[in-house]
Amino acid sequence: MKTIIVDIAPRNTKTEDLEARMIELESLVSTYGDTVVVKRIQKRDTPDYHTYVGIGKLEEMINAGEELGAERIIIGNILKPAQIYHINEILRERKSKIQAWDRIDLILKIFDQHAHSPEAKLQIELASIRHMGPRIFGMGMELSRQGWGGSGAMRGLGETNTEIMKRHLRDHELKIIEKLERYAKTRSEHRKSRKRKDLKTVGIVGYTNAGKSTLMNTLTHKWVLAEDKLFATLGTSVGKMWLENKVENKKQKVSEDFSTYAHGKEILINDTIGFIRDLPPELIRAFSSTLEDSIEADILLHVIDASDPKVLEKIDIVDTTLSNIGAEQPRIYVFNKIDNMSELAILMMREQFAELNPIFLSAVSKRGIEELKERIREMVE
Ligand SMILES: Nc1nc2c(ncn2[C@@H]2O[C@H](COP(=O)(O)OP(=O)(O)OP(=O)(O)O)[C@@H](O)[C@H]2O)c(=O)[nH]1
Ligand SMILES: [Mg+2]
Repeated sequence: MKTIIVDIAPRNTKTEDLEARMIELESLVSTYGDTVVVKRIQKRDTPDYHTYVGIGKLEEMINAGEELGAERIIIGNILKPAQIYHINEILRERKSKIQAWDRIDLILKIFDQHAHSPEAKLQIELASIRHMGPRIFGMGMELSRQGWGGSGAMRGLGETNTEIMKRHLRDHELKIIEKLERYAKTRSEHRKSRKRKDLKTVGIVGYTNAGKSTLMNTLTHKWVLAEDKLFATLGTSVGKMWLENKVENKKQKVSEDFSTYAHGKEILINDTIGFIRDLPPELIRAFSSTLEDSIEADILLHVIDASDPKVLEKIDIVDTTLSNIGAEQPRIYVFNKIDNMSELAILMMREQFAELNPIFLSAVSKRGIEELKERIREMVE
């Protein structure tokens, strides 16, 4: 489907930051399968109360989009329920084919496309209710304020409908939460049984598209779908990695005690959903049972696309999200995709991020993988 994308940013935003935002929004759109036909970012310090981007800009974008056959307009930020409602009202009045979404609508649609397990589907449903529910309340308010509510009886009707909708949504939300709690319980039992067996777990976390699933595949020889799409992974998958014991002097050890040499440790690795900027907390909470596996892991691998110009910002987003969900365990910063970088760029990054004590590797070429395994071994022993 052809899509218009539009966003606003404060006047003092750097041009490169504006570009990065638009590129990310565009890649979300293409992940979903749409094609961007018109895009615009406008500098503006405060969003318009009614339409977010401002009525003039909005109409200009709609006109341009309609000429090119667009059927969607996506505003690259989180809008207030009343704002998205207003925009859709304007479109409806124009009898336009275009429908308006905000960035979260788009992310939820992508989640929905990629969700395969019943648990992931439920989590998305919960997140959608939380994101879109208030729009229905907003609509109700609008109905009772405008024409509908002109005289007593009709106003009452508007309000009652809103109340019914609200109650219906709340009941539905509770049912989903109940079902999700059952999944959470099963997971927690699995975790306990792993603990009893003294199986250590490693959780792979990071920004979307950083290469988490690729790294998981490289470490475990498992095949998890990895692709150049945002949110390719939505559920979790667990793989096993075999870590051989460290043997300082192999020959000596082998002759002394062959079993030491032959021994190693099995470690479980969890791959999960990636993070992205500006995810509202209620949306993250909807995925809590999926994220719990990572929060509860013994160590976290924070995978970073080192070749990404917005590397610093993305590390920060992931670290902040992790601390918001209460993940505090030791972590290894893994700077991935170094096969995409020059030796000089790698060297400079090593210096820049020395404090994080990171490991530089390529999940594709496998350079640096042994060093990572070594570090994991040190940390789980
Ligand atoms: N050049 C290069 N590309 C990589 C490397 N690791 C992953 N990629 C590519 O990066 C893209 C994303 O990889 P995934 O493993 O799906 O990333 P992810 O972090 O699991 O992404 P989501 O599940 O969508 O959050 C794919 O096109 C991979 O082939 C690497 O070491 N080098
Ligand atoms: Mg993935």
